[in-house]
Amino acid sequence: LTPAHDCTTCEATAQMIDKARRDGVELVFDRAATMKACPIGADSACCKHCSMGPCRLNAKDPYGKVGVCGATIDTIQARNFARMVASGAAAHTDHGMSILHLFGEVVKGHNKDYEIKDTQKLLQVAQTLEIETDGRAYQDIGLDIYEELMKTYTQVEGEFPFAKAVPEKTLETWRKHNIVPRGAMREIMEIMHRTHMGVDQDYENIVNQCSRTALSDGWGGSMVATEISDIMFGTPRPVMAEVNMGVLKEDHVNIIVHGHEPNLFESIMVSTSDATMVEAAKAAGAKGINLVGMCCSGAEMMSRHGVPHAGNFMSTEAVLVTGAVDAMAVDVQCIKQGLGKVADCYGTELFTTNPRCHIEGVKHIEFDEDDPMACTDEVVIKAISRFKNRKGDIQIPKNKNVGIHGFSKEYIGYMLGGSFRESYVPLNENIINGRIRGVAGVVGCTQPRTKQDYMHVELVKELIKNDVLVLQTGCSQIALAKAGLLIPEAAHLAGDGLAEVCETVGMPPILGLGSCVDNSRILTAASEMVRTGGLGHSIADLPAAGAAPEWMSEKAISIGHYFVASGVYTVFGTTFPITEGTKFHKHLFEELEEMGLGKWGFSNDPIEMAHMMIAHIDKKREQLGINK
Ligand code: NFS
Ligand code: SF4
Repeated sequence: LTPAHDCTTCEATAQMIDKARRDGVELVFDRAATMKACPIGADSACCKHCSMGPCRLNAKDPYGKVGVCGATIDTIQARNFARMVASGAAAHTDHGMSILHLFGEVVKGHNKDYEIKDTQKLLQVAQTLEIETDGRAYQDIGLDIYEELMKTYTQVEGEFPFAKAVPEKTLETWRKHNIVPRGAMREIMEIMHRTHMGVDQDYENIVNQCSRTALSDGWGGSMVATEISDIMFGTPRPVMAEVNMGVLKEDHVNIIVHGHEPNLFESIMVSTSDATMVEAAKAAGAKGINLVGMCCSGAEMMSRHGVPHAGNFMSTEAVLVTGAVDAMAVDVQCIKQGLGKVADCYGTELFTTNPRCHIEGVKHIEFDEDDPMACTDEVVIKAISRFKNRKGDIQIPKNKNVGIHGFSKEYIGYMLGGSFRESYVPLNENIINGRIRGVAGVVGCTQPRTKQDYMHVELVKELIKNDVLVLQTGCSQIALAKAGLLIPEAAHLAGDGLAEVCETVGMPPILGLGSCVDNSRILTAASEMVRTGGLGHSIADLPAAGAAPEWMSEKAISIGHYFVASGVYTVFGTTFPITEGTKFHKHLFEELEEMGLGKWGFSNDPIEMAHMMIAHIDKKREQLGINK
């Protein structure tokens, strides 16, 4: 077995790995060690799209062989990649569609449990979509927004609604290559068709449809999820929040919500603060109820409300090993099936809540938006009775860090531009004068094939040291929060220029924007930078880059590709599903940039990764004539 401290840099998780091993409980880290990755699959050199195969090509001699149907290595890799994009995009767009559906019920007056909370955001979204706002009731504006944004999913011809949010020149490039999304459902359907046996067998043409589909995620499904969640639950503003397993409290009923959709979490917040529930918890001998998040909905609730966060994707099983988690409620995405067994071992009540995500052997309490408390109250009641009957030893790691979260495209504008009117002028000026060298998005998962959090933390430290302002989301943001770096004082690790800006404004050099769907905030911030002027005319002109150093999910591939298609150089680490030296590789890693889009990059070393991104930023500065 790999020593715990080689599995992770997270001290709390390492402690729990050791405890699990003592307790005879297997976690994801140990399963990864016994499950060697298939080398052919890792290079994406196999195809099982029909029963004449599965066909395996040789990554060492990629053009030495073709599949039974004659498919080349480039076709096979492009099709595999396309299906990852389709699945990742489907996850984000289905999430966005659920939130939009709920919004529709609210503005139609059918659902009274949720409301329009942020009217300013409502007006702003209406404006982007060119919906009339003058003298109209919020409800009516909301109804128009709902109907317009539904096209993000259902439209079959024409340009999708948020094309209106895209900088002119970026949109022109998309039009030129015919990759402006129509509607997400159509794009995903078309990818599945085109990657069927015997359809699209030209990797460049397949990658075009990848771009179109990924864009329908980033500027479509994900953006809808973020914007509508902001309208219903409030646009985040900076808030202090505690992160890591030390947020669990031995003398409280501990409830963890882990997943991706904010509606479940918003409701359980109401349930856990209900006076009768708190009384019941006290009657059971607890001091109170402690609600904690994990993964992306956790990151979202932390950003909006300062709800404590227990850790990222690699820690979801490990946290149960504390024995202190009385209930865990999950909804969709990144929910390991392995949670079931670990929860059983430690007596945690584990519940699935979403009709899309059941787990064999795990109790399902369906969350119904029309009666949200029915589900969340039951979870709380089950947690209280588990608290009363806690057995076995409880061991909570003491690790806990306080940081600032909850930045948004809007808040970045207020923070730098003054509190009355959002303005990106000061940000652009500081980039032009060189105090800030450029902007990087560092996002994505953690995973067991690399030391948890290590690459995120080292990469981000190297970037800020070189005056690159870092924007974060998802599990990556949690990694840096656990490292204690989401604080203004982290400016002392930044280069002189960036440190000066941070100290003047009182902001951290690393800004946490929330969950993975909130990567759309990076797109809207980038668009604002382009519109503000002085930094070129398209997103591809910006001195910016992106990274997901420990990615694992298909969603990450969709995100990576929508950043690339939007014009951003995007570097992944740990592994990349591709055979090097192929035409497909060259297309993703070089030719897309020549088409006016961004491009992919790969590195397994965080310092090298940082310098690849910095070199790109410098190249863009050079082209803009601001590299002095
Ligand atoms: Ni993003 Fe969030 Fe985390 Fe990766 Fe999973 S929780 S949507 S996919 S693992 S960052
Ligand atoms: Fe093999 Fe072609 Fe069938 Fe794929 S589609 S399994 S390459 S025969």
